[in-house]
Amino acid sequence: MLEQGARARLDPAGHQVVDVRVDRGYHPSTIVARAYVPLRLVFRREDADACSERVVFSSPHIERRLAAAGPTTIELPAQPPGEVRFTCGMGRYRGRIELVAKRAPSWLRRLRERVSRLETPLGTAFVLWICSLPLIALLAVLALDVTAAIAAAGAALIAWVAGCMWAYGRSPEPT
Ligand SMILES: [Cu+2]
Repeated sequence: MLEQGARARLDPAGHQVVDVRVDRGYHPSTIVARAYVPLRLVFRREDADACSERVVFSSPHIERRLAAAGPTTIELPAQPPGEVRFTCGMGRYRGRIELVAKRAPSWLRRLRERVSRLETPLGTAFVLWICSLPLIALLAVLALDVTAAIAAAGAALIAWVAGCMWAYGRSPEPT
């Protein structure tokens, strides 16, 4: 019987949690959880089969006894994307955890991260401004007169400085 992968939930404290019922197998037997976040599994036995007594994880290698009554909590550390398998002692009950990364960051966030890796906001703004001068010069040649080109260059400098201050100020990652 195919079982839909169950998503681990985030509790109010930010822990990633999933409940697993043990009754002639693991329910759910496929769990989807976030990579790079610790995962707490709360097992509850509902059968007295020898297979429900013990659970073994593939990564990291953890082996635990499950309480006959009441919950048994097992904490898995934060791990990269991939698959973690868990089985009973002899491999008859089987479950798997799919650890998936959050979706890729937006281009805006990536740009901000890249910019924030450079030295200082003003230094970065200056470098970017220098890089944009040929474009402004090209615009001056094509469409504008010299005064307008100087104004455009001034506006570009202000825009770069403002943009870099924003990128540095808002970046959550330490540089
Ligand atoms: Cu077994």
